[in-house]
Amino acid sequence: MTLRVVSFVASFVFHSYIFLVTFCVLQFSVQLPHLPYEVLCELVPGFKLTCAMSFFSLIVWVALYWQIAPILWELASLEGRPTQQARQPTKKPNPARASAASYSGRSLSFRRGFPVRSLSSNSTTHVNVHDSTEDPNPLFILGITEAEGCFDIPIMNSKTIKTGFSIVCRFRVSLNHKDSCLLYMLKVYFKCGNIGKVDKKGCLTWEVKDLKSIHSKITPFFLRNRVRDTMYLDFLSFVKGVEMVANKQHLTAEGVYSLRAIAQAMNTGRETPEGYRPEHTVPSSSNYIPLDPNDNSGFVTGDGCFSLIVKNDSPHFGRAYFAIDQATTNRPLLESMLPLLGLPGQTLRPNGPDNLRISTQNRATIIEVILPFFEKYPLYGAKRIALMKLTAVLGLIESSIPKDSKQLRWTPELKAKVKAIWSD
Ligand SMILES: [Ca+2]
Repeated sequence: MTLRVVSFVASFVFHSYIFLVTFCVLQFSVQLPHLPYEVLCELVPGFKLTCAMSFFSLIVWVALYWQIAPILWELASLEGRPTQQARQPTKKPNPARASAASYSGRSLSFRRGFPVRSLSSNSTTHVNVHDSTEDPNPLFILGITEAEGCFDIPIMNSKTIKTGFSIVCRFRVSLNHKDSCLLYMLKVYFKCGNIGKVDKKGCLTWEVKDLKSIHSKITPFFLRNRVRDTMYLDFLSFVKGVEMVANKQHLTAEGVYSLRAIAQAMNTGRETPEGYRPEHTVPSSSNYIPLDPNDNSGFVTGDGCFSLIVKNDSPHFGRAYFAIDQATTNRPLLESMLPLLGLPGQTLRPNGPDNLRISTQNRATIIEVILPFFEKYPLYGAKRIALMKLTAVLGLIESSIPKDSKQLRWTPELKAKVKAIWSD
């Protein structure tokens, strides 16, 4: 935001300067300085027009700049200039401190090259928030879609279309604005779609609505990489809708009627049969596709949660927590995740009437199972930063336990260190 304001002010000053120079040159060109504007307009041919044009171009430029600049910066960052921070070698030998020191800024936009201490293998690895030099794994993209994506067919009233309705097939992914880098990653990966503005809930949406991109990029991708559970039914309805729109059936009254029926029975309007599982997710089926760990990472990037208790007076200060929350309709997907994450003995816990939860707050499980999993199948964006902070905190806790007692004693200094890492 600061960069945006600074460059905006700089650009404004620059354009005002150009405007003034034009004004002065015109004055000196008739060798009659300090004349009133009305007199200049009469003396200098085209003076009024020149002033109006300069002012208009300034206004247009300011408007465009305010809209386009953030996109250009973020795209430029996606091209991958290593930041000052990434170029600096890590000086501190303590693994927890090294990890903690590697993220000193609050913005997570495209900082790259974090040294992260592996608690499991006792080695330091180099991980990236997002490396634009290589495409993300398609199954990671599948996982994000399963967590935060949506296929739908919005139908709007229209006065210009003969049937009275405008119908589009839309694919979108909504994420917290802190994860805007992931939406740009999707935009760059699919080479289509638009990212809107941050909404009231602080979310940003990348959406694809043009039929050509949907037909040539989106549906083929999800035919190759199939979503699971009830979302698969929504995808099948979506494909049917796309075919109808491609065949121009949406321009006939019968087509509108059929598409409306399809659209209303999708997503929240769907009545899913109890225990529904698509064939490709049933282990005994010949078409079975096992859940991929990268799919799991994509899903956790969207719907996972890493947290830490940092309330000074809490008896559980320093307790780490990992959870995935999901609607009960996605029970099979959560069940497939448990063994993949290395938590085969765990059961799904109800979280309210319509949600289920995978969770663990056991420090040893998080250190020995969860962290190594996401080290192998990396997360991106805000969840990655949270995971790295948790890694640093757990490293600090482990190194603070006296060897003889095995019991951690929380000193005010240690609490302050943990809070500093977590709130960074
Ligand atoms: Ca979700």
